[in-house]
Amino acid sequence: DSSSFVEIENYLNANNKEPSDKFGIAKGKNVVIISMESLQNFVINEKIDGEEITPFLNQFIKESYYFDNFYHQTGQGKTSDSEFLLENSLYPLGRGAVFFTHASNEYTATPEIIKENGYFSSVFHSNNKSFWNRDIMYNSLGYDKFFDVESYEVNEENSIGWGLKDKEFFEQSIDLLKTQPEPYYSKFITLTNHFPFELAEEDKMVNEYTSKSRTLNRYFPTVRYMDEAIKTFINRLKEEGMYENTIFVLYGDHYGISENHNKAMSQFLGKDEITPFDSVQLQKVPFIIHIPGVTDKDPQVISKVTGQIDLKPTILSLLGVDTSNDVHFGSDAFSEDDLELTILRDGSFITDKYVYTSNTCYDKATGLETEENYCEPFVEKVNTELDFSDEIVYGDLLRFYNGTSYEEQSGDRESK
Ligand code: GP9
Ligand code: MN
Repeated sequence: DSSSFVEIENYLNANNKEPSDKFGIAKGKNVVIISMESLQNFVINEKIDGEEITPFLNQFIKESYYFDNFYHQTGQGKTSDSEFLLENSLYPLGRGAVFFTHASNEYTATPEIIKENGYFSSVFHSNNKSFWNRDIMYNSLGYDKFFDVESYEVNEENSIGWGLKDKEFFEQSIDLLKTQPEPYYSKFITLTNHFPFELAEEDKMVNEYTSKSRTLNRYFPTVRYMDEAIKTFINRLKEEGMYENTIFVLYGDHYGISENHNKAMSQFLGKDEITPFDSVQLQKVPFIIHIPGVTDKDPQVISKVTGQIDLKPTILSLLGVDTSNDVHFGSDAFSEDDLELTILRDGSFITDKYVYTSNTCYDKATGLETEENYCEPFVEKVNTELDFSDEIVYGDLLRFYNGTSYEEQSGDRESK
């Protein structure tokens, strides 16, 4: 209802930040977003049997802005939850998938916002269009075009597991990408590195791991394959002259290895056990921003605590889009006056000094349990923030918001 929206607006206004020094540095450029299936941060700069697991990403990071304290914040909606976070900077729901339950809500998603700046928006993903209710939800988010499985040539030879192999997916996407008006905002959702991590022998570039978890064992070759597929895609864009005027935003969508594999995971990480603290740390996923001509000259590793909720304000800031009136819970990952606090969907949270999970406060530097009262000051804010976001989704409150202010007494939706 209306009173709650006013309260939420006040909360968000109080959190509003000054634009960072990166504001507008990618203004008018094409945006290529790559959602990297099940990619966790622990494989970055790691080896298996002496071989790098992500050699391309390791190199790319050296030519990019790389956030090494970035968390996924998804719930049961998995990839779709990460998309929801990306486009709206709202939290997904504690139960179920918001893509199914609230697909006909009013949203103020990035595709809709940047339409006003002349952007064409699209999604590339070789799966059935109705999977995760994407076809319906993408309309609500304002996407101009969804290149689903019907845009691709898929056969037995070029498929594995869930469908088209990532290398084929990217290769076939190039011609589709060329059909688009510029500037474009295009999201590519990879698929091969999906549970149960199946891969043809000829595509295996590193060994499987050896442990009692077949899942963890198989994870490494499929991660390595996805890394190679992304490398090939970027090289192809260079060949086609489609690289220079584009910025690249890459992030992991959610974990790939669940807590059911803790024993094998502790073996791989060389730890005695995986504590609840470690489990939260394992929710880190890579987040990389690459701007040709900028990040290659001045790469940065940014260790500030950030999460998928920050993607929208960060991308819009790079594009020079003012978000001071936009309803969003994240903040520009480059802003410096920011409270370092990232909230996971289950209420766990991470600050620069502490990790809170399962009602226990941990010292982030040591991973050891510490005094509850160090975490206590954040607990109320965390609950408020998740509640406010849920209220927006459950109450479809953005239908009352005209882009600058809350409309008193507004009963009808604007021309929908
Ligand atoms: C399905 C793909 C994977 O189209 O995005 O979904 P997930 O199971 O990871 O949510
Ligand atoms: Mn996924």
